[in-house]
Amino acid sequence: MALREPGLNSRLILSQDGFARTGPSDEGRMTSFDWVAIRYRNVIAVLKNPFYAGVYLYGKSEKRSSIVEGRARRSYGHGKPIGTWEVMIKDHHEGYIGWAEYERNQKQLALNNYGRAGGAKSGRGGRALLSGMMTCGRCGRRLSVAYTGNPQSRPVYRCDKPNLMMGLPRCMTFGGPRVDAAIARELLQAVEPMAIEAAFEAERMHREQQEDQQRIMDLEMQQARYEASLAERRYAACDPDNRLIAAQLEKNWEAALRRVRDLETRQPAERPSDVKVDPSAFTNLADNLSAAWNAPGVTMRARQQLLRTLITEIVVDVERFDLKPDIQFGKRVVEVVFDDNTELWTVRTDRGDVVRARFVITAVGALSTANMPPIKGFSSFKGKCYHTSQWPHDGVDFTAKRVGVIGTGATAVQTIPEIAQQAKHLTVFQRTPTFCVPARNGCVDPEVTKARKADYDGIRQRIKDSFFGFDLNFIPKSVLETTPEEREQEFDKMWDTGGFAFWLANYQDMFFSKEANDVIADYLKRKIRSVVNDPAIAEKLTPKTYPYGTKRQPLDTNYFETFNKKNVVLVDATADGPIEEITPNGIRVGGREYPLDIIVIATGFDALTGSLKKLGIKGRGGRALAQEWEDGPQTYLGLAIAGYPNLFTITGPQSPSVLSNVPVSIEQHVEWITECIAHMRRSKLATIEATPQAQDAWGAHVAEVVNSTLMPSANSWYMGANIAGKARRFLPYLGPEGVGGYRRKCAEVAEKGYEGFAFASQGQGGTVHIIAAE
Ligand code: NA7
Repeated sequence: MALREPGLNSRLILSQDGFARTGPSDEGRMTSFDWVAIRYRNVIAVLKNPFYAGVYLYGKSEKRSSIVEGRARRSYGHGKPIGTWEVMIKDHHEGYIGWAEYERNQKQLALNNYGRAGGAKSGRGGRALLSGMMTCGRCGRRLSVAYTGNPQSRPVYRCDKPNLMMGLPRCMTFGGPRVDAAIARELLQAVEPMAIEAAFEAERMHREQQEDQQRIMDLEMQQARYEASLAERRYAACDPDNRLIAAQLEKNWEAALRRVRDLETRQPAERPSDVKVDPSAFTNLADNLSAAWNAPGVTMRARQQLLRTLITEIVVDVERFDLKPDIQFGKRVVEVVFDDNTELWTVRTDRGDVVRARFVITAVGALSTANMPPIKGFSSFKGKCYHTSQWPHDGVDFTAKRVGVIGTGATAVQTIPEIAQQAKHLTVFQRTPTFCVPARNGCVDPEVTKARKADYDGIRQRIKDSFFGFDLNFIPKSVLETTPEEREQEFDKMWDTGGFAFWLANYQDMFFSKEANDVIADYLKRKIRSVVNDPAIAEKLTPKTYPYGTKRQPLDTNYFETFNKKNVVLVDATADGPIEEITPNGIRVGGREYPLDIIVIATGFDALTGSLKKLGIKGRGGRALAQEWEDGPQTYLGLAIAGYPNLFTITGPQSPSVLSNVPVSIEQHVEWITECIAHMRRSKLATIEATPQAQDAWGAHVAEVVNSTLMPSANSWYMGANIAGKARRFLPYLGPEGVGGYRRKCAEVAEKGYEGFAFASQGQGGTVHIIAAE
């Protein structure tokens, strides 16, 4: 993206200082003009019109003479080559642009204008911010815009050339909204430092224009008063007996007075010099550029115009990150098998593709295999069923519907208040009540944004070294050492802030001491009772069977308040009985059927191991991972598995994964794996494999650390307890020094020559990936 040099535009705008609309204010006598504020279309008119531009030319065509049948014959209108045209104003006024610049403008305007040379406007007018501004980095053609979706409103940018001319795939096609937003962000950032200056310049120009206008009006007024007094004197000097002349002079005098009056009424109430400019308003404008850009009244057209004023062109280069050829979409991996002879993995998909690779890196997500509760009768239900993890992209309309939600975990807590607002009736089927802390979603205080932006590097470093991957730290104190007033104040502070602070930045013994945990849990239980009107319902909603924080913290917006609504009913597994069956018309609990039109299944995931087991991974000697992990996952660092060479698991079980800010952990794994593979290439190593000893030691360490906490006492998905038949094992890693300590441990392993791993040097398979389709 190249910002246009300020020269062209500023000069054009300044040269418009004295631009007068040719509609005269004096009925065609052309002695005075209405002065108008400069507008975008004025600029465009100047750019497009050689007369205004000062290069108006004549002699574009010529007459020719020829002899026809012995007589001279003249013919007219023969076009002459451009270079031979006569320029009318040879010595340009300094405000005018030259011929070369005029031509450049024409070219740029044509290019900018909706992406077609020649300037044809796109049929739809266009909601694409960058239409006509981007060229393909590969073939140089201007990208076109297509609109997709229903209604057709989502812009897609694409390069059509190879497609149109050779029947080849397009150079590139990519969705518009994200690119538009990214460019707008860059643009605002780029102009931010100039915003105050630009605003002052605009104000100065406006003031000068006003002063000019005032000067003209003062002159007009002087002239009118002079003419009025002249007319008066002429009338006074006239012989009253000469009635005809006297009547005419009187008329003239009246007309002159009328003109004075008219001019007096046209005088602005305030003189330009009276208008005060508050510099802080301009500073504010610079700070709020993005707010101005996003203001509701700003049309896409206005944004496009601003962008085109500031940016010459954007060349799109997708080559660098063009991953498309390397990604196969819409395919499910069904088998990943290691071949001991070739030391290569063979990956098969449900479409019959076969890919061979030296390394396999799983990035299947820790929470991606939906947990369908084993409740009988789902298939008999006549209404609609939706699992929260497979939500329809265009939403679900709950209006006038009777809705049932199964589950009260983190997802349900956010879903329930939303559904309750729309549905006719909502029944919540709760198996275990939950502790909630307010999410406090909303606009971020601009001061906070500013401070964060100024501290990006600091924040990144702190979260890397932190306990949970957030910029949060425990209070280095036991809650039991505090006075009730002191801790209540701390709790209030965290509660008011919302988010994960209450969970991850509470007193340091919260996860270790049941007594300490009870004190903290008590605060949250009191909150439930203070919000829920009916004490019996509050009682059902209050967790009693597990310590606070040992299940994932749900963040809510009006979750408990929702149970005060008349259209919401809570069915609790302990008080009312567990779900017995899904019937054709609803859900039966304790022998009673709750009639429903829609069932929302918010029962979570087969966490951490579910998706890995489904890949059909077979390691050395055909050993199957799903079987080996029946009693729980066994890994080294949550990154690799003994017996499965060259297989890496991003955010795999026994790594901090879901017990951290997951992107931070993903990044750490990706960096570690990348460096490990680079090391193997450099050292010509064919395989890396965790040793069984290192794996056992890591498993023992993971268990030892977590057993010193309260985490195992909850029936949580961290423990695999939400899935019937799943081994009860703590699945992520809760290290004594958090994600920072884990990062250091991984780095140390690498520094010590990949301690705990065994390498084999180059085998028969070579070191190059083999990707083949059978
Ligand atoms: P969760 O947190 O696993 O919650 C699932 C809920 O569904 C929870 O209340 C479960 O009760 C309930 N559940 C699960 N199985 C059943 C059956 N068979 N019958 C009745 N109720 C059942 O999943 P979420 O989707 O809310 O959150 C998952 C994570 O995604 C979340 O923690 C974030 O990290 C993102 P239970 O508590 O097990 O008694």
